[in-house]
Amino acid sequence: ILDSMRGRLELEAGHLNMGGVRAFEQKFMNAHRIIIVACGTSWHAGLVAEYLIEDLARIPVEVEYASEFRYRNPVLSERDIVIAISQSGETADTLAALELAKSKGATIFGICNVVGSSIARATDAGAYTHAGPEIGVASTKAFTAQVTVLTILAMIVGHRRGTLSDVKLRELMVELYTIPQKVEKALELDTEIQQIAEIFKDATNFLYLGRGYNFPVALEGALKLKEISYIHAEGYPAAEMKHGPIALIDENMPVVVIATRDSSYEKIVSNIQEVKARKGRIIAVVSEGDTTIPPMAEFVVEVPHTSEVLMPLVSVVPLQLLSYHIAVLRGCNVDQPRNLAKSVTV
Ligand code: F1P
Repeated sequence: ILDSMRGRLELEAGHLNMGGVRAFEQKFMNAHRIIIVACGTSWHAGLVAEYLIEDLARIPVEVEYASEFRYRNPVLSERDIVIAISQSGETADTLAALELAKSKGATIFGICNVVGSSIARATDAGAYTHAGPEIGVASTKAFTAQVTVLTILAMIVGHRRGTLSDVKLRELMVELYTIPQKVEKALELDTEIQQIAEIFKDATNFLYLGRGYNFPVALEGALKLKEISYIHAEGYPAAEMKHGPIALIDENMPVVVIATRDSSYEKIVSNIQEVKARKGRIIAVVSEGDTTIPPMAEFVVEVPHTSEVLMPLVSVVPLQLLSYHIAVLRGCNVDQPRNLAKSVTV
C-alpha cells in the first residue's frame, strides 16, 4: 500500500504533497474544527485520525458515528471540514451524514477505496486509498490504507500549519517508509498466533485494552473478532477499565492488551498488573525486546517497534490474525460472515 502511495508523495525541500489535500489546502489551513463521519472499521480509522490530527496539526477533531450524526441536528459552519471515510464508498449512513453536513455549509473531504463510488462523488475533494478490492466483508487492509492516508494528511496539514517541524516531518517520513517491512514482519507472527487461537477458540468473551493510539486498535481488534468469529468482545481504553469492565475479569476472561512502548507505557503496565491480580488471561502485544511485560502475561506477541504515531499500522496486524485463526478454527466463513453485508446501503 505504501509502495503504491510513494509515487503520490513528494518530499521536496521539506514539503509533502498529496493530490486531494493540495487542492484543499487553504480549507485545512483555516479549519477551526474537523468532524469525521464513518461506520464500523472506518470509524476506528477515524478515531486514530483524531489522535493524529490533534497531535500533529493541532486542529480540534470530533469523530462521529455516521449512523447517529445523520439523525441529529449538529452545529456546523463553513469553517468546518467533514471527513467522510468509507471503504466501499456506498455506506448509506455515511453518505447521508455527509449530505447533511454539506447542507449546513461544511466542506467535505472523502477517503474512499472504490473509485467513482457514491461517497467519492458527493465530496468536494478527497483521497483514494487504492488498497485493491476487499474480498472479505470485514475490512482489514482498508483500515491500514485509511490510517496511512490519514497519517499523511495529518503530516501535510501539520507541516503547513507550522505545528509539525521540518525535522519531525522528516523523521516521520523516514519511519513511514519502514512500515511495509514492519507489517510484513508482523504477518510472520501467523503460526505463533494460530497457536494462541487454538487455546482461546472456545472462549465466549474477550476484552481488548489499549491506550492512546492503541485504543482505537483495541476497538478494531474486538470488532474483527465479533464480525468473523461471533465471539462477544469489548474494546476499551485501558484507563477506563476501573470504571466498569474490571468487574468482568476472572480466570476465564481472555484480555488482549496492546502495550507497545510509547508515552503511556508505564500506565498500561499498571493496567496489566490490575488484570493479573484478578487472574485474567493476558495476551500482550508488545514492542520487540520488551522485558517488563512478558513475565506478567500468559502469552506475548512481539511486534516491530515504530513511532507511537505510526504504531496502529503495525499493532493491528496480530489482532486481525487472531480473529482470522479463531474464526477458521470455529468453522466460520471468514469472507462471508453471517448477517453482514460488504456495503450497508440501507
Ligand atoms: C463500513 C462497515 C465495515 C464493516 C462491514 C460493514 O463500511 O461497517 O467497516 O467491516 O463491511 O460496513 P465502509 O463504509 O467502510 O465501506
